[in-house]
Amino acid sequence: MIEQIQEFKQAYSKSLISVSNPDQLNQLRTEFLGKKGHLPKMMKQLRELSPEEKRLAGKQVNEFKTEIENSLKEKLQEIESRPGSSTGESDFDITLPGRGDRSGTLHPITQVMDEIISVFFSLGFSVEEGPEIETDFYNFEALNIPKDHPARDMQDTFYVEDETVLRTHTSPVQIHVMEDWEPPLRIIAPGKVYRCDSDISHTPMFHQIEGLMVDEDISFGHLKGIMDIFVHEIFGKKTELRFRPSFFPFTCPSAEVDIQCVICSGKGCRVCSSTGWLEILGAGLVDPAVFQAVNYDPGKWTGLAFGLGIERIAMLKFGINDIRLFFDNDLRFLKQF
Ligand code: 2U9
Repeated sequence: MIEQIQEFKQAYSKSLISVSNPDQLNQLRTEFLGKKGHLPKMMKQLRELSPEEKRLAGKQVNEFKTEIENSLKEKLQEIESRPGSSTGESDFDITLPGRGDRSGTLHPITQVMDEIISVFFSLGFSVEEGPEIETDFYNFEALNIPKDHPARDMQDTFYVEDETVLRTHTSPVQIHVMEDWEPPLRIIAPGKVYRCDSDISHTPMFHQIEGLMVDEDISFGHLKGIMDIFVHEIFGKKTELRFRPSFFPFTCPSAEVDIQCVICSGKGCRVCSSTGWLEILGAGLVDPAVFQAVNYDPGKWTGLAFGLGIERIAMLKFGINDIRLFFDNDLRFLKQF
């Protein structure tokens, strides 16, 4: 019996060393102290011994039991004091590197917007912002948009009240600035605009950047020079551009600017409807009626203005064929930029 106790003691010590978590510790406790464990079994065997042997062996079994209880307690304390043990995972290694940063990225519209802003910033334009809810005066009247113009129709504009609209372009920002500032000035107005329209190339909300430069003796040559720089910075130095005559109520003369198709390099394809050209923006010299509305002397001041849709530029730059993709918030799409 004494020999058996010694063997169990050795086996217990060996097992205790390899224990590394509370589960293993409980298994060891059950193996030795549990109902069917080694110690209760030995206690039962004591009955078969002579009184003298029973006294000796009984003492040793009791001492072994106390030894097991104390060492199990100590071992549990040691396990619990290990770093990371509070998570219940005692094997947790706090020195391991983390899972890595999963930081987001700028939305493609924001990226293109920032890129365009920085081009005009480098040409001396400052960034101005204004409200997205505007009065009829700032959105239409001051911009020489006549009462019967289709843009004023409920079909095209979101009306908040009779004389209050969601701005259909960022042009009201320029009106506010001209009311507050004396010329000369050079500003760009980036921001959200709203139009009652929705299909593969239109969304009810989209982003514009408009520009306005007011000074003495501004000519169409200044406009061409600025547009040249803009196109070459955004689409590459080799991109050709052309001006086509157009009409806007707030500019005269007015033009639309095309660039050589970015898909087929001007050879003709589906995207450019076989013309080799893509329309990217509208521009012109500020109509004197607009200067009159803000009390600038049209005899002294001249100006150039331009406007472009960011989504259209981003679609051409990135080869995207459906504008709605920008607003679906699908990470599989957004992660590509
Ligand atoms: C003031 C005076 C003139 C801004 C201009 C355009 C031409 C133009 C469109 C491009 C695509 C709007 O997003 S779009 O549909 N814009 O063609 N915008 S000139 O002219 C102004 C603005 C403010 C005071």
